[in-house]
Amino acid sequence: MGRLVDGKWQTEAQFAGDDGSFNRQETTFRNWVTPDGAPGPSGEGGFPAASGRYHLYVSYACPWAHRTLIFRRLKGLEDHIGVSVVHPDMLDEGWELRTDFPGATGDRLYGLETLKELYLKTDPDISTKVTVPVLWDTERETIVSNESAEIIRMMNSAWDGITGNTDDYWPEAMRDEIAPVNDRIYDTVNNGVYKAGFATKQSAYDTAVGALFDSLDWLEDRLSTHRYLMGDRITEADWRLLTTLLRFDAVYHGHFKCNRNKLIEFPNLWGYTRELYQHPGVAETVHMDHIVRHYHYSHPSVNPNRIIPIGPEIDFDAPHDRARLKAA
Ligand SMILES: N[C@@H](CCC(=O)N[C@@H](CS)C(=O)NCC(=O)O)C(=O)O
Repeated sequence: MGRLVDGKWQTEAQFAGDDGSFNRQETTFRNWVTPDGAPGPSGEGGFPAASGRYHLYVSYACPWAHRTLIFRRLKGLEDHIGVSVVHPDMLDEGWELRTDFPGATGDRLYGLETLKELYLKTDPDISTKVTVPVLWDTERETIVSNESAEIIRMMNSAWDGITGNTDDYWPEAMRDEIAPVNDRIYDTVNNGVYKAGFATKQSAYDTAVGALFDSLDWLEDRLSTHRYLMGDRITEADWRLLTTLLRFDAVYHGHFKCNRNKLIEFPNLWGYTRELYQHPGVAETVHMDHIVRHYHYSHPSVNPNRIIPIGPEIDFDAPHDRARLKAA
């Protein structure tokens, strides 16, 4: 764990601030790929959609990176955007592009050994966290974006003219309704599990874990009448939630102490998770071996002896009964 400061790598011992609470850093690169290269909502222009020009650096373990892999698959972008997969162990050098773990591809573009070298390629004096996912432009040799919420919105539509895939997970007419649902889920669930897991004071843990399970209770109730978060149509809100739910019982319940309940104890959330997992193409984006290894091996303040637990076995392929809510 570390960060680049003026181009120099500095390691950090712990994840929480003085009040014992975990604060996720602001994202550094916020440009957008657009159909014609016009600027997006933030950053600068000059990143037109193209086949083969952009490359994703991901970790299979990371829930934020996982969103981008799901969108790449759902939007038919696999032949147009290449991927390099980091090693699951995130140690003193940060994310590494080693290949000694099944599925870790190494750097398919430049043969770099660590992800921080890619960030340094954009600017040798950069100050930034070194996070995945990264959407890289092979032409300008710079990072377009390292903000997953924005990368999935680019993927949702920017390449449609190239792929012919117009499936829309962020429909214009629903954006105002989706925003508050995303906000609550981001703060208390996606990031909430990290706030609970990295807390170094009881009060910070209590606050985070309380808000997390309040939100899971709210979601359980909502999904008793809604097949998907926004009703009868799958939206980005569902894919954003899914990547946390898939990791819940294997890592957040134990490693991050989110153990008031397991996911499998919430009938609607669990059925919903299975349905989305079984959606064509999604299962292939899920790599439990990277997930279990990464979390238990990479957080010395949480699991200093790096013992990898035995279970649990989770049957995401078990039948679900979500179709009963079709007309909700
Ligand atoms: N806002 C970013 C967050 C990404 C993020 O925090 N990724 C984690 C992995 S799950 C990471 O790379 N952490 C490395 C670090 O913090 O040094 C996004 O959603 O894309």
